[in-house]
Amino acid sequence: MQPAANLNHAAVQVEDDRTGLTPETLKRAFLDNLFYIQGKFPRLATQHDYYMALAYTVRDRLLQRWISTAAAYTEQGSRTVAYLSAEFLMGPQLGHNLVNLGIYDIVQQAVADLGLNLDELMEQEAEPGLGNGGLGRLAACYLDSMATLEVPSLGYGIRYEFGIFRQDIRNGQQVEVTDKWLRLGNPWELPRPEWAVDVKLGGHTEAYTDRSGRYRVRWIPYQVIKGVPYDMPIAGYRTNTCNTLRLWSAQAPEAFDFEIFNSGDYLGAVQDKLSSENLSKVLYPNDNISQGKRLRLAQQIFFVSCSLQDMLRILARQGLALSQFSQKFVIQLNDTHPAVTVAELMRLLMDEHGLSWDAAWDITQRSIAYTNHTLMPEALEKWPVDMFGQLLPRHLEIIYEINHRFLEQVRARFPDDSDRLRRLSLIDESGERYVRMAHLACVGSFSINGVAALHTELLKQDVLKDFYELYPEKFNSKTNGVTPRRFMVLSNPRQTEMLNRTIGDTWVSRLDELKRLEAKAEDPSFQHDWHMIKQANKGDLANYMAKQNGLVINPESLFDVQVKRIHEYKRQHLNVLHIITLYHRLKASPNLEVPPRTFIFGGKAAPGYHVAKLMIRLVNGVAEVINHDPAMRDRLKVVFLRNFNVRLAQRIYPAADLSEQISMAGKEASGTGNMKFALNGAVTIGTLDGANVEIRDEVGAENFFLFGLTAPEVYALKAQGYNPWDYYQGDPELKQALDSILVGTFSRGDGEVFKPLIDSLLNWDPYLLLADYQDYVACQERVGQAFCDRTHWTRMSILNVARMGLFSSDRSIQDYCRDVWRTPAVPIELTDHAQLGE
Ligand code: F58
Repeated sequence: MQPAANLNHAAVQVEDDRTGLTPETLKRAFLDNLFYIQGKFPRLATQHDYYMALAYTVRDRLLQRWISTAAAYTEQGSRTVAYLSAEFLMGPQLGHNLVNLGIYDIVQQAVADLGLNLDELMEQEAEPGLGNGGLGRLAACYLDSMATLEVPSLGYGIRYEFGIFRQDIRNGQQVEVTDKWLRLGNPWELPRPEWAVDVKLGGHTEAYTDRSGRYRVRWIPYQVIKGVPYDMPIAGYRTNTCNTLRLWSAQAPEAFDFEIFNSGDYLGAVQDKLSSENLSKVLYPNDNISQGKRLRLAQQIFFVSCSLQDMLRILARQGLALSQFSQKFVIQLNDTHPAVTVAELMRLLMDEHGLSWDAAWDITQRSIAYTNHTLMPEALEKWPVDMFGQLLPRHLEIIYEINHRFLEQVRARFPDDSDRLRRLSLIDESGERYVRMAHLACVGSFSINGVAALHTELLKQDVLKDFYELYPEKFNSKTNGVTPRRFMVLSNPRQTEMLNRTIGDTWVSRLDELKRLEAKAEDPSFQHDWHMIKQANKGDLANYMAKQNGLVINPESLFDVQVKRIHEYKRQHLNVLHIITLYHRLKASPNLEVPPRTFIFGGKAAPGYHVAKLMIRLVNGVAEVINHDPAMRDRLKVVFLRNFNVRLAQRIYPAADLSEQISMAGKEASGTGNMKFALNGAVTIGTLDGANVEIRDEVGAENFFLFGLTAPEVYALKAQGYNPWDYYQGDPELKQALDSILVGTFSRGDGEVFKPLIDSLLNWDPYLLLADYQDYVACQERVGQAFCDRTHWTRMSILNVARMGLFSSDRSIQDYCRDVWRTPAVPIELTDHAQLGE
């Protein structure tokens, strides 16, 4: 992999046990950390102790960059991106840091010299699963790219004590287990209690006049919670930059301990303390649905207020004035979860720093940009006005005032259009009154973006149409991207090595250089090597599936993979209908010529989402029947891989032949798994949805299996009155597939189990499975035929990789920097510790 020689130590004189990179120094440092931090010596140490010792050894090698970076930003007052996100799905840190520092090989060697195995040590790490899916993982990819591109940035989020639940499968059904990722300690964080801040909740407000006779408001809260920051290092790839992810942990304020003494109500006080700490206890496990819980709103204001106070502290420490806030910081809102930023920044500037409304509003609007990630109506956040006012009385007043001024402007531009006022208002008054967070974000931001071209178009035409008519200049599109460091270099070393050998290794940070592979697409010996790499990766995954699921999988079979959150709109059940159809065809005609296939699924369902859980059960029910049918041996296998997370994703993408991206058109904002698959040489079967559209444009229609209704066709069909029953009656194979589920073929004869799922499909089918079924099955036939022509398939696979350069998160971040953030890169000089003045 990368040579260590690339590390820039020019400015640093000392090469000691905490910075040195020779195998001897690394080994000494490792044993030193084992002894002095873990308090163990080799005979007593567990694998986890060894992992910790290695993690500290690597962290030491990050610290110089980290401190030099912080020092440079402070001294230069660099313009900084504050990326606010309720989720950061970071995934395991050790391997990724080794790649970015360029010390993977040398550390692997040093560890081997000590008689240990790097892969096994990496397995010991509990991954920080502080996100649900695409939105949280995108935030993590963006942090990597900002550091790699030397863009000053601070990620701000919540240090959930429990991340996304661990998924177990019992009797074919999902069981949730709490994720105690901090149990054995987290070597990748530094607590910074000295920068703790207080956050107020509840209570009421009072008006008063200050000494200069100005009308002011003071907020008397019911409760105060302390936010303690924990910092994680974010190392760029082969740069000296090491940025920070700052996650807030909720604690009871010190005052509690004092009150315990005086009030005598020790247990009551401890109760309050516990309830404060509940704030950062657990990540809400919903994907693309908003639950409207009070605790969730409390989490949002908690991390937003902590982060804004932190920014104001940094501003002051750098000797900058409040009026310079928007020069120093640009705040990116990762969907509406941090949208209360608009009101909280106003409150801090006015109530705590004495600015006028106009001055505060000017700063607020210049500082904030908003990214929308969803077209699902049920995911658009809105809070009952009563609940909002009870928790955040002052913010509600501010929002009313923003709304009042905003609607005045609208009225001036569109006189006598009360419908439009009602549609645009920050308050939904159609029934119970709600605060609409997307509206707050739109009014308070200078930029509003979607995450793929189609998604942005649909925002403009539909979900945010009125805002687009009002502020067309705010709208822009930023197609998502993924980091090639984690999702190629780290996860697919074989393909990486072959790419390095063929086109050099600069593609890792300039992904469009993959283009140069095109010249090799026809080369038989290159094709042969390419194929062998895919086979080896499939062999690794087959071994994993043998261990996990007790199945013998043929690595020659077509690996047909759908891994992502389980959701009706993503249509895992459409995939299942195809499997059942294929099964019936093979039973009816045993001589049918189709390639052997292994269908692989993975993904979590939100614990309260019953239909999604039934979908998992259906996959497992079908797997049970097919995998036990002797007639299907060497022909079909179905596997559900439990607990899909970042680590498992990294095993799966490199082994996929076919990537399933089959959402109903107009529902998947972008998708990013689609990119990870294609970058690892999988060919896509997909609808014209989200970034699939752009992926197909890039890789070429002939290298992409397209099927299904387009977004306009979906709208048209629904408008004209869609009746799934017609499709059921009109297609004998579809009828047979649905009937077999209904009579209990895949539920041990129990005809009740899947009834809700099938009833919903036959009577409603909101995601048009039945309408898309025939085209999907026909398209899968073409996939099967194409796979049988190995040369043809390999060529498609190579061209997919060669043409995916656009989908690097580096490109996305460059687009944000150019169009939205206007943040210049700040190269970092490594400084000696002794020279640091602080
Ligand atoms: C996802 N959204 C989109 N939301 O569904 C996906 O198409 C896109 O590629 C990705 O964002 C990145 O832009 C998503 O993951 C959530 O999980 C939210 C979590 C919190 C509750 C609301 C949904």
